[in-house]
Amino acid sequence: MSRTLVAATAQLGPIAREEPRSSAVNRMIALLEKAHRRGAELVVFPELALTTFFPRWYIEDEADLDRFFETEMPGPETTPLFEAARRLGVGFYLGYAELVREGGVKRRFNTSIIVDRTGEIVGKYRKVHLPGHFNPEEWRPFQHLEKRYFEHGDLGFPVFDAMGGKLGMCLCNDRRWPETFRVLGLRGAELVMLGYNTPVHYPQAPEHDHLQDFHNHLSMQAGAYANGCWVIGTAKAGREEGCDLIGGSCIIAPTGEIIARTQGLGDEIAVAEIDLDRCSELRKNVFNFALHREPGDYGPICDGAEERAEARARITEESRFTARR
Ligand code: CDV
Repeated sequence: MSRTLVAATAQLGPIAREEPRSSAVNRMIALLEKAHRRGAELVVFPELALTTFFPRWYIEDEADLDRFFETEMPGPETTPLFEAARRLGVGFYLGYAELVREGGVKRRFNTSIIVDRTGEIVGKYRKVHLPGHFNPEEWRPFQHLEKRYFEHGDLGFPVFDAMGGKLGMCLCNDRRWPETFRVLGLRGAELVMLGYNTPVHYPQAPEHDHLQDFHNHLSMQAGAYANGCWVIGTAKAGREEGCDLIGGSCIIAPTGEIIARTQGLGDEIAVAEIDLDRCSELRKNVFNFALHREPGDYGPICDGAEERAEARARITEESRFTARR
């Protein structure tokens, strides 16, 4: 049986702060339909795809913050996207801000899901590597308050049997960490999907601004190659509320080669046929994990877990936006 899938990266241009979800959803449906016309069976949307990238602002009012979160998926405004997927028989990856209530406490995650061709959610991931800072910092031209608005994802890096293959997910900053791809690779992921919102300007080291596109592709290509898996990375791109975000959405083969990519910074798709069986070109050879990995020598990678847990717990108590009701 063929394990070939036609897949698309579906890049979004900027979403304005006041743009309603219905508008973002309509834009995504248009991309889904376009991808379907080009034969796509799986479409990858960006991180936090339903709204503007709100962590760039310090939002004090809880109701204002809540506006950017989904309390149900699909909800009334996202149902049309799921219906379109079902109608077209196209699966998708979607990033969004998730708000759940547990024991009267609000919990917030930067989340992504896999939806299959029947419109069912078949996989969920919550972002592990949250970049940015907890408290507003006036010196910055824009904030990056992911550490304040989201909890560390509590689902690890799961791999799902879906769309005829083994699918993994991550979100934006996760792609810069080789551990993300390695854990997914060790679990057998054949395709890793991810969405990103990456500003061109990096306030802590502006001398790296011209390297943002390079670092984006470097991380994803290395992740694909070193784990012998396909990677699809999708940007929210362009000038969003005065902040320039990189594009460069792409489909990467297990060899690390980019085989399709978007050209501009607006709503755009790039499509490619991906043969999941090509993963074995790497996994049976140079990256045959069972034969060649030496985990006995990798101890420091997992040391310090307790220290990190303590540091996180302290910060959670001091700074994180946790509203008790
Ligand atoms: N949304 C992100 O995770 N963005 C980060 C930026 C802040 C560096 C990224 O890794 O692209």
